[in-house]
Amino acid sequence: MYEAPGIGLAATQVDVHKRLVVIDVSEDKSQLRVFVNPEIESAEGIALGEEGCLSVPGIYDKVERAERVRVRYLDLDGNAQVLTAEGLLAVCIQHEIDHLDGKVFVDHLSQLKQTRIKSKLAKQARVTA
Ligand code: GNR
Ligand code: NI
Repeated sequence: MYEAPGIGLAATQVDVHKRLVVIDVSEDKSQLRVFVNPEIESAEGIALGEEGCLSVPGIYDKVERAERVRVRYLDLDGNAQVLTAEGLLAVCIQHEIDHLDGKVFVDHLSQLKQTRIKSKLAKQARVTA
């Protein structure tokens, strides 16, 4: 995740099929958070923010998310935790939990945008091949 560089990573993105997420939204990359079996317990408000994804390189767009989420998870010691998050952390938690469920941020965009993004990615793949 740090090497990418990215602020979050879901295990499924690197072919580890566990419900595990790591996030670090700190400026100096000093506050790694680990979420095991994260579940959104409640969500409030709506916020529109620009997103990108390591699994969808070169694509950025605004996505509607909950503004604030209350997330339940286990920490690295297996202890149950609850966290109320907002801002970038809230966005990132929702983005990463989507990955665990096989979804990417593009799935939140309009059909037209999804079609455009698919052809752009196909073109990129041809160039890289
Ligand atoms: O590095 C990342 N930045 C980011 C910016 C806005 C919303 C979500 C993210 S997560 C992304 C890394 C990634 O793709 N994690 O799955
Ligand atoms: Ni992502």
